[in-house]
Amino acid sequence: MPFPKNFLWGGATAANQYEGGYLEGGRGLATSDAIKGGDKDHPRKYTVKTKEGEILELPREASLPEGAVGYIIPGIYYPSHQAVDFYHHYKEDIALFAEMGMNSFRFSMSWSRVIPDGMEKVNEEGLAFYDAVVDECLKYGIEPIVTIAHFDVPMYLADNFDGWHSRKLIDYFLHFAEVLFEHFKGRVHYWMTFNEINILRSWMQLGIHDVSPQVRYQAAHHTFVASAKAVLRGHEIDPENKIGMMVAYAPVYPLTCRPDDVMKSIEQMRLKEFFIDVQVKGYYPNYQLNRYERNGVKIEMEDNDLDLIAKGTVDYIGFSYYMSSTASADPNAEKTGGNQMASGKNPYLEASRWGWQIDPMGLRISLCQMYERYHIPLMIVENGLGALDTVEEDGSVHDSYRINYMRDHIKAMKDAIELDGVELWGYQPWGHIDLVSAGTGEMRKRYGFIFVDRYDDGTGDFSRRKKDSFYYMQKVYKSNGEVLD
Ligand code: BGP
Repeated sequence: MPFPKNFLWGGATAANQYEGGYLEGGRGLATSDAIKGGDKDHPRKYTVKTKEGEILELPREASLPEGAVGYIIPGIYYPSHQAVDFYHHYKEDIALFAEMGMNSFRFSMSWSRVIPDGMEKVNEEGLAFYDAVVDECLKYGIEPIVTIAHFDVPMYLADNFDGWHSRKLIDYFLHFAEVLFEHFKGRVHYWMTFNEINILRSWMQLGIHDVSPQVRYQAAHHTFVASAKAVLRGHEIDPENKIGMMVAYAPVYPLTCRPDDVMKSIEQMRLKEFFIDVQVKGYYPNYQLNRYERNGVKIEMEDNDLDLIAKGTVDYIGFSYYMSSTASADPNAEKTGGNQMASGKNPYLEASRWGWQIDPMGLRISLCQMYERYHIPLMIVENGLGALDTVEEDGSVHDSYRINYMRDHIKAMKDAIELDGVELWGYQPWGHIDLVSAGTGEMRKRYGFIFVDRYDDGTGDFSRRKKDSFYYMQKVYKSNGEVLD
């Protein structure tokens, strides 16, 4: 039997894309509340107010003028404000997850729901919401897997401290993490500190105003120290806790066997491996220190930072896998879409409508690469196909394209366990219930096995219906991965 008996079959979401209820239950604002929807060809925009009182709309990858603060323009549609309203549908949703055969569920807890300004005072009503969610999961034997920070920062910390650029965030984050570890002790055993720590670069994700490499990498250092401290505290509070890191992983193949292309692929892999090296091996690798030096990036550290990083290494690697990419020494080599950034095109692969290259073998390759380099357990915490779905007259959704995608990726995962001996703890496909896209803010880029009646113009009644893929996944989950065809 390739899949171990306690394999974690689940699904994955994030508060800012799924939860909604953005002003309910005493929640404070988060950076993710001030970002409008876009689409494949039009980037999402932030709405901010400058010191002079001017309202600006800035593309996601832009820096904000100094002193600008997040601003919500009254009366316009922001996708995250209601998202797909998990806030009011959690009982119905978790019952559906159980029906699908899920024995685990990955979600994030919104920092500004639990601590509205991100600093000190806990909002009991916010915590009570997550109590209800966790207890509802446990009622069905669903193991909660919690991401502590998933692409949002309390707005107060972004506005007043420049987000993760400030060292102060380390202690505020640690306080937030401690509140969660203490409160959910014995009920939540699986945690991840930062979602896709290697692609954090924007105001929404880090709360930073200036997105230059100097500031971004200083912020990254602060997230490393914060994560290490959280791992150490989390283990102290409950030695049963399994605390992981989370990386956006996509193997980068050399476009050709030309040695220069191979070297490029090694360099591009380091953009992921650096973050894993720090959090799993516990030190800054030479290639990154040299890169900082070449680019004039200077990281300010306190004396015991490196010691903390060495001690606070993670228990497992959680990773998202959607695609592979190629690297070429030729700057004109063809590009296609990708997760938050363009990737090199591979002539052997098809791509989704958003240009993400579909590569099931790439998942097996990723599992081998990481397991053989780091020798610690892995968990796939995101994977899936963003596609346009059509609801038929009778309410059904025939998403055979998604079923094919899932089947091929689960087979690859099975091979990695059975043939390659990879230690894999679980599989949490992304957006197993439709939610707002992080990259584009769209609703129509759907990943779910459960369709949610919500559209890009802000209409829809939030009703849920099962797609064909729901029944497919149910078969897979209930047979512990035995039945795939
Ligand atoms: C990852 C994020 C998720 C999720 C997913 C799919 O980067 O961790 O939050 O959104 O990718 O991306 P998208 O929503 O852009 O299709």
